Amino acid sequence: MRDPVATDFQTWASACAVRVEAALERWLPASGVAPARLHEAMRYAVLGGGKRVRPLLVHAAGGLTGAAPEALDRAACAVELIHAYSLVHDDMPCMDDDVLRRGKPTVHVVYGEALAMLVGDALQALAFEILAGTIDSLEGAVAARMVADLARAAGSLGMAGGQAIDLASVGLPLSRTELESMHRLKTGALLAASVRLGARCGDPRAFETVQPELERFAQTIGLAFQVVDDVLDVESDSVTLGKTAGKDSQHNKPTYVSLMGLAQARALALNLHEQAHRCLAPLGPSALRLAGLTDRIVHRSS
Ligand code: GRG
Repeated sequence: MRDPVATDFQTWASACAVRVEAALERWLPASGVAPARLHEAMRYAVLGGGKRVRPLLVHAAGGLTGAAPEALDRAACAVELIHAYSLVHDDMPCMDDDVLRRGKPTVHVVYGEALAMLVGDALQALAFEILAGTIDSLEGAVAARMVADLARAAGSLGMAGGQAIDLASVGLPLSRTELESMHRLKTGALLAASVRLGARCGDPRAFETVQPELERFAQTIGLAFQVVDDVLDVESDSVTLGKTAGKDSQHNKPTYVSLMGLAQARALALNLHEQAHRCLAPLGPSALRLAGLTDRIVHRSS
């Protein structure tokens, strides 16, 4: 017999992804609007691809604090736009120099490097414009706090800082602690912000109550996401991943697999999976969607 909780999660996740896609479609300027080529490239970078893990985390975390879907849509789109911008810039020749992303040629391959840089810049600005719009449905102080949360997660003490450490670490044998702190910034900060932002969209008192467990969960799931990413880079292929497989070892990048080997990296992912579920246990049934996402993140194939 099919597991009703898992079925319910799949139904919710699919509906949520459709909702997020529609909101992104609405908020991205139409490709006919001048400057048309920039808007076309922004839409190419964002629409119709990706697993939408971060927006799903936003919506799932909102379930813990009774958040309204409209505010969640803004937070969900904002984190996805920051993520999309980071992928566009990361793929450029001055960084990871990749030609395949989300199963199609990267933005700079199709539109050129200068426009790809502007796509990233414009997506980042649009993310903050959309998030600041929560001022219409949430208390001003909460909306401002959310903007600050996202800025911190994206900036030099978050994702951009992690990327800088990553670029400086090529060919260096990082310790496990060093690897972990790099990934906490590069990948973990935005995933953690997704969870925090979603929960902030609801009742502020409920947010205070769930915050300690939620923060621990966010840190754990961020790390799990990265360990699985490292494993998939070795185990999977470019068609399944929608991006070039085997890049980490090709570029001599320190990863969990290079540090501890494939079997131990897999075991670590399972261990973090368990830890994440333990963080959610005290939060009760309202955390079921976060639990479903935990399973999806750890057991994903791309
Ligand atoms: C350029 C400031 C700047 C930062 C780039 C996120 C990032 C930092 C680089 C991407 C390189 C990379 C492979 C990171 C590892 C984890 C990661 C973020 C994978 C891509 O995220 P997914 O799997 O992608 O959620 P989709 O396409 O499904 O959204």
